[in-house]
Amino acid sequence: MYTLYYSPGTASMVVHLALLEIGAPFRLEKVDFERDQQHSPEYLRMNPRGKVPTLLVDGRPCVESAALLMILAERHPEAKLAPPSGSPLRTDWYQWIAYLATTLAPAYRLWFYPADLGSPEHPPAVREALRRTIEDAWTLVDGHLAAHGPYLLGAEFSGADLLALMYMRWSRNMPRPATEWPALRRYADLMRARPSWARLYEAEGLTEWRT
Ligand SMILES: N[C@@H](CCC(=O)N[C@@H](CS)C(=O)NCC(=O)O)C(=O)O
Repeated sequence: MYTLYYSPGTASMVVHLALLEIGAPFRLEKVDFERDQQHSPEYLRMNPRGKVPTLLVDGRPCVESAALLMILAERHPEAKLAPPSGSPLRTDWYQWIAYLATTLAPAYRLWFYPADLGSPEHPPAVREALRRTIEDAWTLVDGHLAAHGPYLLGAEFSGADLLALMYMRWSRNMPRPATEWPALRRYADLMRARPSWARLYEAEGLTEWRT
C-alpha cells in the first residue's frame, strides 16, 4: 500500500496517474496549499523541501515526481510504464524523462512561482524568456511526435507520456497552450482517452482541460 501526498493538478499528478495505471493499492492524502500544509512541521519532517508530491514507499517518504515515476515503473514491471531494462527503448525512456524534468519542470516552476526569483511578478524579459523556454520544448516534442509518434517512444505508451501530459496541462492558460501544436493536440487527445485520466479527474476534483 502506497500513500501519496498530493495537491490537485500539481506535480503529484504524474505519480497519481502512474498509480492508477499500475492498479496498485494506494491512499491519497491531500496537502492543503491554502493552509500552507506543505510547510507544516509534520509535512516537513517527511519532505524537507516543502513540496508535493511525497510518496510513502514501504513506509519510507520518497520525493521528486520524475524519480517517483521511475521508481513505480521499476517496482511494477507488469504495468509496462517502462520498456524492458537494457533495451534501446529503455534508454530513450530515460532520456525523455530527463529532458522533460530538466527543461520544462524548472521553467514552469519559475513561471508559476515568481517569488522563487525574488519578485511577486516577473519582469517582462524574464517572463518572455520562460515562455520561450517552454514553447521551444513543446516545438521539439511536437516535431518528434509528428515524425515518430504517436507516443514519445513510438508505437508503445509508457510512463514518460504521463509526465508529458501533466506538463502539457500546465500550459493551458499560457499564451500558447501546448495543444496549439498539431501533433501535441493529437497526443493530448490520445492520452486523455485513457481511463486513468478520468479517474484522476474524479479523485482530484479537477474540471479544466479534461478532454
Ligand atoms: N521538482 C519537484 C517540484 C515539486 C513542486 O514544485 N511542487 C509544487 C506544486 S507543482 C509545490 O509543492 N508547491 C508548493 C510550494 O512550493 O509551496 C517535483 O517534481 O516533485
